[in-house]
Amino acid sequence: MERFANFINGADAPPKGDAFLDNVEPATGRVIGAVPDSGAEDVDAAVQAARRAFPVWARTPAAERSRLLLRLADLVERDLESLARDESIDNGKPIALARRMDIPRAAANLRFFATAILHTMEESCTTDAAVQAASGGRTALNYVRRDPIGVVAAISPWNLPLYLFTWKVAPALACGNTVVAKPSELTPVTATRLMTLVHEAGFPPGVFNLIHGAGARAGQALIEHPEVDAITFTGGTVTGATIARTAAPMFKKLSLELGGKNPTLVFGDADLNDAIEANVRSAFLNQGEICLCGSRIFVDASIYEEFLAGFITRVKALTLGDPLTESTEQGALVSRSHRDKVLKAIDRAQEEGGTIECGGYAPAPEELPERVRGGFFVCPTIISGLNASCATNQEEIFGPVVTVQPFAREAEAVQAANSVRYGLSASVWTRDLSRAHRVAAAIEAGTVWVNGWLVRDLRVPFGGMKDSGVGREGGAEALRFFTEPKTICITVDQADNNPTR
Ligand code: TXE
Repeated sequence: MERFANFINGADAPPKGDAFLDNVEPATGRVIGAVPDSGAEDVDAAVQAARRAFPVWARTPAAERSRLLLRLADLVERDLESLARDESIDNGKPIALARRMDIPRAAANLRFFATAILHTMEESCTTDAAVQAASGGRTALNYVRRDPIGVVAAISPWNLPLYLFTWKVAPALACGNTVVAKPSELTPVTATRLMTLVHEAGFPPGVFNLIHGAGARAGQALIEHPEVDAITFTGGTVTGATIARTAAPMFKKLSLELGGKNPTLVFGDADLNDAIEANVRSAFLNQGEICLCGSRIFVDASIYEEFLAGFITRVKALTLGDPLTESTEQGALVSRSHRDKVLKAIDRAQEEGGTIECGGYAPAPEELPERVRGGFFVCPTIISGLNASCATNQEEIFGPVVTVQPFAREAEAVQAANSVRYGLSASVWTRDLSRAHRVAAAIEAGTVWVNGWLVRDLRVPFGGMKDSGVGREGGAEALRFFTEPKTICITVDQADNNPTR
């Protein structure tokens, strides 16, 4: 059984209290490792290391920071196969998905921000004397420096472990901040492997530190540490609120990417086959454990029956099984308690009058391959017959559960789509261009896909409205978040009144 360590100041560091948490393989229910149950002392050591490393890293030329991040991306790609296997074992996701999506995206995140910082320019503008009565007719040149903030705490979740971990640390480091990162205690493996690669790539000690541990203990100690200047968090909305309550009175810069209850609107003129295929992915990819998954499908009444029949057929054909088997499409949920939470949500849907169209249960052990009979599986589940305001359609389930409901008019579908407290993403299926623009504009979400799902260009803003978060990640938004702007205003005396010159 593997015993993990924190990574502080360029070296492995066991937790000071010598306490560990079990790391469980979701597909088998077996303990496969021991994760440091770090406390405030460990967190303090990591933050102090990051603080000491900050002045030199902040002044390190962007080209050198870029070179190290590119080297790290190369090493992630070199180890793609073993990282994909680790991710699959640790999270329960199909290995084919980890190989196709999670690990390549981790390398892409590092590469994207490594090169982005080589192509940025600071802003400047000249103040027109005519509009500046107070300047006595002088003009001024304003330019904006963008300096690194300091020590950044990066807290990431368990659903896309290395993918979201790198999405946060890459821009933070690229901009010249030092980092203390805490992966989810449920999925500690690939972040630990990454620190070996950080060492191999040659990052200076203290620039990139890793703390393991429980959210309420290590996570809380990290966000409330006075030497942490900024926090970037992806996780549940309830945790996001706790972090905001802690960070706001300390005036830390804060980025929160939280939950979603994303609508999919399928109009009568949509390409039905495309829409069905895409909904199989958007509802069930990664067992539905992606904040961008569409969990409420609204279908034009004129094609509702046809859509539902086709959708059920495709979902029933999904292969659920051992995540390490190449052909597996549905793996295990991340933990026993999360599996139980999802099953409870299915029970509640039935109490609310919903009809289970397929799935709706945890497969019996004898339905599963022998190795994974103790795993946390739930069959992909489609529920119909519910209204938009019931708890099933209002609260995030974050598992392989989707509801389907017919609508009669566009306005009714938009209103139902917007009737939740979340606003992360949405997809709209139609071939009517005007309707696509109109509905996309009306939907309250940070991202709206038209005739697609999960097409993610790393340059565009990413994040949510309403309870789905605060701020945006991605591209220039991330570079702005991880830097502190400073405006420098220089008076320029354009009229030369000095006759001696
Ligand atoms: O996540 P948590 P949980 C949603 C999903 C899920 C629910 C709860 O609905 O069912 O959230 O999941 C750290 N201070 N999403 O409880 O707790 C924790 O250690 C600092 C959506 O597993 O939010 C982990 O590293 N850190 C989501 C991280 O927060 C704290 C992805 C996320 O865990 C902390 C995951 C604290 N007080 C769940 N408490 C998405 N948006 O993609 C916890 N943590």
